[in-house]
Amino acid sequence: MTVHSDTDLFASIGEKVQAGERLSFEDGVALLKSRDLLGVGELADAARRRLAGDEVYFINNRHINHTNVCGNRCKFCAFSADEGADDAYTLTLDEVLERARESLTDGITELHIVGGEHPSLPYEYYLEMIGALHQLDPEVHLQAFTASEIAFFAKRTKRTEEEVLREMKAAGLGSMPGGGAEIFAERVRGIVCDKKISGEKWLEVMRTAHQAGIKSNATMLYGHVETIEERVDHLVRLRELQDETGGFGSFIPLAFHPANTGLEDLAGTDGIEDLKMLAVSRLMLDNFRNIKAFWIMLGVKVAQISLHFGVNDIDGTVVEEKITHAAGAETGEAIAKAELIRLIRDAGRVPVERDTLYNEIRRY
Ligand code: V47
Repeated sequence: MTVHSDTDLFASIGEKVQAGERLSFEDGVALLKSRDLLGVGELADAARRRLAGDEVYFINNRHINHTNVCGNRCKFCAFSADEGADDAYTLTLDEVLERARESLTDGITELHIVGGEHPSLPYEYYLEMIGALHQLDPEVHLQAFTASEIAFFAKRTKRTEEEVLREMKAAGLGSMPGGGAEIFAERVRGIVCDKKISGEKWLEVMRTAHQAGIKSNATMLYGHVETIEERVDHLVRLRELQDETGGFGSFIPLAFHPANTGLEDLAGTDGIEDLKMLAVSRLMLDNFRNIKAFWIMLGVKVAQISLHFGVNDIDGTVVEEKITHAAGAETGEAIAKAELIRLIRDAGRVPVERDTLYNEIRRY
């Protein structure tokens, strides 16, 4: 694309952004294909200011990955293992509770729980886990189980997703994380996660959750075998569901890490691609208030810079992270709250500690 046509592109898209007008599929593709990172970033920064203001959110949370045993064995995943394999693990409920207890003393407000789709763990394990964690501290928000895991529980128990979700909610489930979305396009799923639920099904489970009063996040795993058009299609489908339910709290683009995966010959993403993806997410998802940079996957420095490329949330303290680290992430697994506050301040923005549902806990 020549500099001249990028100028035209930015003028027309810039007018739409200023007017708060929705961008088209074609706009999204053109922005992602543009080589003018700063031009795209400036538009995203303007959209961020209008939609989300100058506050940047973070959360004091802990991730728990209860098992890595998974029947899906997605090609992009270095975390999962077969049942009985040397590297397979499953935490007992006591071990899960112990991890939660450790973090309660650090003032966490959220537990973020995702795991493999274990072929033989009984459904009661998951239900009891939620019930016991909720009893341990009813104030701590439980953000647990992706749409893919919920569909898996429903299939195993021969019940509807709605029944499973209502039961989980009654036991203490607060909201759902955004994982398992990958790329919705069937072509891509056929290559990278052929055993996982379809993109349609992922959206359907989220629709059901939102209708049952359970909010969720949304993600997209990018930087593997998908095309630019398939990324934009993913964003447009999320935008449509958000129009319908308003149930998504945030969107998190997840940068693919190839090490130890079935796709390890791929190069992975670079900083320019990551920033452009975040910026275009902000521009296309005009009905998502919060665009989150997951510092674990992006690296702390790129996550900080992304605050000038449309991002208004930098995730959390995390404490323990297995999925990206199995795939070669070089970041630490934990970051101190003081460090998150400093990163946000140094980017010239206002640090706000939030709870899972974006209520303000404290402004710094
Ligand atoms: O669904 C798996 C992705 C997801 C790799 O909701 C990988 O706030 C990169 O969804 N390289 C799980 N990504 C994590 C997730 C998440 C993370 C942080 C915050 C939230 C939220 C959700 O991780 C999986 C998959 O898409 N993933 N393997 C990999 N090699």
